[in-house]
Amino acid sequence: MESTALPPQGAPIRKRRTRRLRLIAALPIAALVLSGCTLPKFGAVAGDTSTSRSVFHLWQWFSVAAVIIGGFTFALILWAAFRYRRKSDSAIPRQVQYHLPAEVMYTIIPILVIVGLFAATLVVENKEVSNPKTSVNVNVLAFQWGWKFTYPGSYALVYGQTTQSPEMVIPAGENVHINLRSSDVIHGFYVHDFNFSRFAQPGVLNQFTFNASKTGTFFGQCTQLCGLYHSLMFFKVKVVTPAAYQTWLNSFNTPAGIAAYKAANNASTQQTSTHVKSKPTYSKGAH
Ligand SMILES: [Cu+2]
Repeated sequence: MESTALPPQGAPIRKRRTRRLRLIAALPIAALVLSGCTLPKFGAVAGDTSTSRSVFHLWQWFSVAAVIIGGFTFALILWAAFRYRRKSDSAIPRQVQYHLPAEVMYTIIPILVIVGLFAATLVVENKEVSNPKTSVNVNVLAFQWGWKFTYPGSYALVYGQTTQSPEMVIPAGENVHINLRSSDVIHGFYVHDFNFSRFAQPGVLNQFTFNASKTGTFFGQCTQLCGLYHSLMFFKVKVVTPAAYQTWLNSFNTPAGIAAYKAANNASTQQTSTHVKSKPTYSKGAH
């Protein structure tokens, strides 16, 4: 019965359909190739550090994979719905089960996809958490509700709270090692243009390394609800040339700079201490 229902030209029609399906599947890939290296951003920020760009590219390729897999799945759903829709004169179609090649394929392909995503994530994450040796170190202390930046081996000290937005100065094109701590509760160190966020936790030292690719001033803020003025807990990251950074550091190595450092350190230590109930008003240190 079934074989007589097929028209004699059934095979060529099937061939044409397969060709059309292949063409549809190849379209997103062709679009990607034709667009060169300019992949869409998919709503993300490219970032101004070497690691943030790796994260960004990972996000781009994840999105491309999602578009291809989603498009393919959607096309299959449409194909099945239209190709096998009920026709007015049709009886119950031929019932099939245990199509081994199809079952193996839809088990192995998702596993391969997941392994691929996992491996790519691992490579980028390892880069993100690696701490290559560097001579540029900054100690960052988060407190309710501000930030204190000190530079080991130097008298440079910057601190401020809420909208005073203290400015962390770092050199461009160099690895900058950050030691992040909190003096009271959990805070979030977040720089939007660096695609980066990390908790500042009391009693825990979090370390990471930036390599900012261009000079400029970038906005940062606390991203962990930490109390009354959390929403105003801002800071800035000022990226300058290595020479300008050195000049800036050296400017603190004067008798006046050292005295100012000591005074600012005292004031900020009081301010960032959890034992001080009413925090003194802000007084800017050596900067
Ligand atoms: Cu906060």
